[in-house]
Amino acid sequence: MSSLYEQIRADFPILGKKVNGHPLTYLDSAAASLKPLPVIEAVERFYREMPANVHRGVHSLSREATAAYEGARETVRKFINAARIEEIVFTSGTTASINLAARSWAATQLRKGDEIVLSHMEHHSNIVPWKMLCEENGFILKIIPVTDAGELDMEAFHSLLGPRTKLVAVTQVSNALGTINPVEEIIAAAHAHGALALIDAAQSAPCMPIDVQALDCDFLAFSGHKLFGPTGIGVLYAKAGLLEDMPPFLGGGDMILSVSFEEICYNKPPYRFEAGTPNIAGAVGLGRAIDYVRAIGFDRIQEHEQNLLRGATAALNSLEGVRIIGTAEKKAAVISFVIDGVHPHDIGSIVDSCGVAIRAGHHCAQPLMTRFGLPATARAAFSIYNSEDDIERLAAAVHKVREIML
Ligand code: C6P
Repeated sequence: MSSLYEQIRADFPILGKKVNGHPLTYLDSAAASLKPLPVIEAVERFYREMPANVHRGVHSLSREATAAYEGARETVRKFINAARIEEIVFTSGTTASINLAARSWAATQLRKGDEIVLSHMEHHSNIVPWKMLCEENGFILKIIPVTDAGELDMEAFHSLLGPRTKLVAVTQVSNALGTINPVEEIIAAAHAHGALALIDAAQSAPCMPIDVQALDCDFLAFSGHKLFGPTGIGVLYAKAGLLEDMPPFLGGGDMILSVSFEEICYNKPPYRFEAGTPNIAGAVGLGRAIDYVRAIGFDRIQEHEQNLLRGATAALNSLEGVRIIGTAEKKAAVISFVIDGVHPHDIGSIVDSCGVAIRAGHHCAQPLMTRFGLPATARAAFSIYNSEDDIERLAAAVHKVREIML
């Protein structure tokens, strides 16, 4: 395990940085992962060698850029085992992907009184777009409750499904609790009721293999920047048949076949949903990030991160006054915690003074915080470049918080 850490650590130049006089201990990978050299170099190479637009020019540079962009799409297709390249829409991130599904599919397919099932642990990106649609169109939200351990109440989930259920949209891994949800069961149950299933894979894509055909999900969304790739690039996977029938969400260049003032003929998917100049460098960087992850392999990634999860859970549990929020049986390496009598922002600031980067806040999951009766938590999220040393530094920094604040 430690050899994996050492090899990988060398790929992340930022880890050489000192923060407040301490070596950087980066435990905020659920917000944004660090970037390895191969990704940084792929983005730089794009701008250095082929900084042209795609799908437009007949000149060589544009053809090279187009090949790199479409090559990245194929890399994404393989990564999630989509059947067809047309099923991969590049977006600016998970948020944009979910909004696209909401505006282009749900807004046009659902009728007043139809129901959308979400869970109580969703990120705002998988709540707000649906809530907006409900307010505009009279759709109804149904919410899967979360248990005290931070797991979905599956009995309650099944009882929420009915003849008006048209969509179930849930996260595969909770960004605030780390819970890994049984999405296979959720997707199958949605289909059994004639509903579609959308999976928010923002947190799962970096830490577990995803096979959209095996899952049989209808939509799946993720972001590049949590997957060791650039910011501003993400993916919406949708089954080809769905995309064929979906109208465009944004209008502009590249999403049309012909335009006149009388009539517009739209392009086929995925281009119909990629209006304007896309984030070409971002897509190229994401493709390289996926190659990087695949070269390490999810077996090794999961073993490493699960060891870190166990070690960090034990270390935090051994500190007096520290309470972990989210104790699901199946968790990714994300640990939310509170210290009684200390605001999470103070925890975040004091550990930062020790060079330890964690996130403190509501994690864009305010309904979940309310469910646990908390305004916020501190969150340590581990990734492939973390080690047992980082757990020790976190524990020492949290100990210091107690010394200063209590
Ligand atoms: N969560 C976190 O610190 P974007 O911002 O579009 O790349 O991803 C949104 C998003 C959607 N779903 C889940 C489960 C997420 O975790 C996130 C992003 C970050 O937890 C930033 S709030």
